[in-house]
Amino acid sequence: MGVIAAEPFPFPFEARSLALIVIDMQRDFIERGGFGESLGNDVARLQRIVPTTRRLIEGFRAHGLPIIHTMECHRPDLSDCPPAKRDRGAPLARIGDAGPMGRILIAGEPGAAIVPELAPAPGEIVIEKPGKGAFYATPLQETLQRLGARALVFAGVTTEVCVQTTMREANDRGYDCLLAEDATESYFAEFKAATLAMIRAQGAIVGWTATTSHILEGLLNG
Ligand code: C5J
Repeated sequence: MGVIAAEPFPFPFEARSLALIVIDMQRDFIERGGFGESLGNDVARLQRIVPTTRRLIEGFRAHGLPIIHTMECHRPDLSDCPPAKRDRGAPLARIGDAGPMGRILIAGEPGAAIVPELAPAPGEIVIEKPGKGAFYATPLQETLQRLGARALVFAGVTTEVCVQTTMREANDRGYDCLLAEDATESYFAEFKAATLAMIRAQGAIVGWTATTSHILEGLLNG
């Protein structure tokens, strides 16, 4: 049994049941000209976590632990994109519209790809998801059961949207969830801070948080 120094208390795990889930580190959220910027956000904030996320991924690779990458994207005909998701608000461009990185948030377009620094290695699992939560309308639950995963480390963007939604879905399904504080980011500093606080409040009501360094140290001793 291993343990990771975490908040609000140490995170226990069995190495053979640990997996990393990297949420939506896609060009559309992280680079200029994509979905994130079309909503009026400063994407530079998200770019800053790419090196830390890479360190975390490499640590899991070095230990031979499973890594799952998710991608928020839709079919070209938008049949999996509810109008409420596409039509709400007044973005500069909507899901499916043409942009500098191809059609926004559409599977197979350049913008929907994971940033090159974090590209999945051969054999790593990639899950395309139409929603904010990675369990909705995807094979994630079956995949985790097949891997024998019980404890999940999370990284990715954005902290309070797809990362938090997926952590809550996972928590409700009985997984122990740990968020890497410095390998997740939001377009809004205050939303990230609030999400970290609410996840670990009330005795880890949704899960734990820890730094990437502490997670990697824990893996060494697990
Ligand atoms: C958003 C995500 N923020 N991956 N998606 O719309 O968090």
